[in-house]
Amino acid sequence: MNRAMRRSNSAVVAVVLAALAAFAVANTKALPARATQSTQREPKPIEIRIDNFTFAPQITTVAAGTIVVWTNGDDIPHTVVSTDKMFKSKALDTGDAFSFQFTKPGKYPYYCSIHPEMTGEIDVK
Ligand SMILES: [Cu+2]
Repeated sequence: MNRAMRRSNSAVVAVVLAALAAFAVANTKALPARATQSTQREPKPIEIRIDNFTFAPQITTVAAGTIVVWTNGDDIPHTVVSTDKMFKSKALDTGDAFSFQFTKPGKYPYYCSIHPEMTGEIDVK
């Protein structure tokens, strides 16, 4: 073993490392494009307003996988509680929102636990 052989070994190592680094950079650039494509197929979120002690619209039909967002526009707290105990919000103050994603088809009635005469329904197709 002489000095010349050791030097040529370290030159080979440097070339291999440079190739690996170039490969890693090329791979990270390809990833974000794939991520954007898959998110475009999700259904759009649906908003339900709570105004004047009413859920509007009262009955809403959505596709499976939809996220429903309830927003309280009243000066009085309201809740969004599933009759079948599927979901339950905390007391929502003015401007507060609660959201739930409906993944399975079916009818999901709900009400406000503070004012039980306030009712609504989500129909998932
Ligand atoms: Cu209420």
